[in-house]
This record gives sequence, C-alpha cells and structure tokens, in this order.
Amino acid sequence: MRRAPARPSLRVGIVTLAPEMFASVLATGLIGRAIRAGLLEAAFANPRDYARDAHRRVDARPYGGGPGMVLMPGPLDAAIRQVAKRGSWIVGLSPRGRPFGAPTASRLAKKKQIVLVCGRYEGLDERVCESFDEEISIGDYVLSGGEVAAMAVLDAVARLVPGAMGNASSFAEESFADGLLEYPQYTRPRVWRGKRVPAVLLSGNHARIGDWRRRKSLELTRRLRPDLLLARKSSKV
Ligand code: 9D3
Repeated sequence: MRRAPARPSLRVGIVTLAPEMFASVLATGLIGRAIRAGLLEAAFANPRDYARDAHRRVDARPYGGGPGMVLMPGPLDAAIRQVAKRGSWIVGLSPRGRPFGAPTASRLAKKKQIVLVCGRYEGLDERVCESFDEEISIGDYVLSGGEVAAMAVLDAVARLVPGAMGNASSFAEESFADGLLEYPQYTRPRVWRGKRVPAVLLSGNHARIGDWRRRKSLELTRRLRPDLLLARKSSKV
C-alpha cells in the first residue's frame, strides 16, 4: 500500500560520472520502497555536466607524472555544490578511507543530508578531498570506482532510516547489532535431500527456540568469525 508522502528523514546526494549504475539499486527492494514512501531522497550530480571544454573532459594527467588520470577539481567541486546544501555531511569514497562498518552506517543514518562523492580513474585532485568531512573505504581491495562502494553504503544506511524497515525487531536482532553472527535459518520443506530441520524449531516452545538460536549464534561466530567474539569480549561482553 502507498502511504502519504513524508518529509524525507535522509537526503542523499550522489556525485558520480556513472549515475546509470545506481538505477536498479534505487528502484529495488527496501531502498526503492523507502524512496517511494518519501522517507529517503536521492539526488545526482555529474561532474561531466560541469566540464568546460568541447570534449567535456573531467580528467587530466597527474602533475609529477605517474600512471592513469586524475579527476580535475573544477567539475568535481561544481557537482558537489549542486547537491550539497548547508550542513551537508560530505563523504568521499576512497580506497584510502576509514573502513566502513555498522558504526559508520548508524552514524550516517542520523544525518539529515549526506553527499557521497564517487571517484573514477586513479583518484581525485587532493584539493577537493580537503573539503570532505570524512573518507570511507569498503575494504582492502581495488574497485574500478567509488560507485559500488557508494551503493553498499547507501544500502546499509537506508535500512537504518526510521520507518524504512517494516519490521523493527528484525532490525534489533540482526547480525552485528550485538556483535554475533545470526543464527541459522530454515524453511519448508521439513526434510530436504534427507536433511531434517532441527526438531526444536518445530516444537513451538519459544523459550527453547530462543536458547537454541543463541547457542547456534555463538557456535557459528566462533567457527566463522572468531574475530567478532574477541572484539566483543574486549568491548561489552
Ligand atoms: C594504485 C593506486 N590505487 C589505489 C589503491 C588507485 C585507485 C584504484 C582504484 C584509486 C581509486 C580506485 C577506485 N576505488 C574507489 O574509488 C573506492 C574503493 C576501492 O577501490 N576499494 C574499497 N573501497 C573503495 S571506496 C572507493
């Protein structure tokens, strides 16, 4: 059902040379619903639209030499200004940024307006980076540009926008909320290729089901992500 339009609680500006990459992500699933419900707003700005020469160049060779091309500051800054309002929190996506995680997602979800600046080529002119409020990376591997990283950030942040997630409890119980992996899930059929669904899940005994899930969460975390358990012990318990 379509609800009455709300004032968006988060506005996201996206600065990119490849806005077409975002179309399906913005149209689909939770992000699509949040936008259609007016909870989330996305606006694009393309540095290409601010290129000054006949060839619409936005990149140039690095001063001092070296491989590849660098995004020129003029068109990039003009595009940022198109979507950045006063008080916007400007986030550069960059392989040199701070590692993105659940704490950063929840911090960004509390802002009124963020701008995600995506680079292409070998990088951005450093003078533009000086105007960013922070730089974030999604991990230590090389992507072709900031767009895929911006989509990961956008997806993680959109889930935390108030009202975007229909069911509030699936949010509280979610993996990483308490520093553990999620318990294993099963659905129909009860027997598949000879493998049975654990009997406790069919028992209807919700106290026992809760205990079992907690135990499995701990077991899975110890096996697959022991680093999470260690991090958790040293912070909360
Ligand atoms: C050889 C120097 N490269 C840095 C590791 C240059 C370079 C490669 C690829 C600069 C930028 C990029 C494009 N990547 C991103 O813009 C990016 C990214 C990433 O590559 N990994 C993880 N997170 C991110 S956020 C943006």
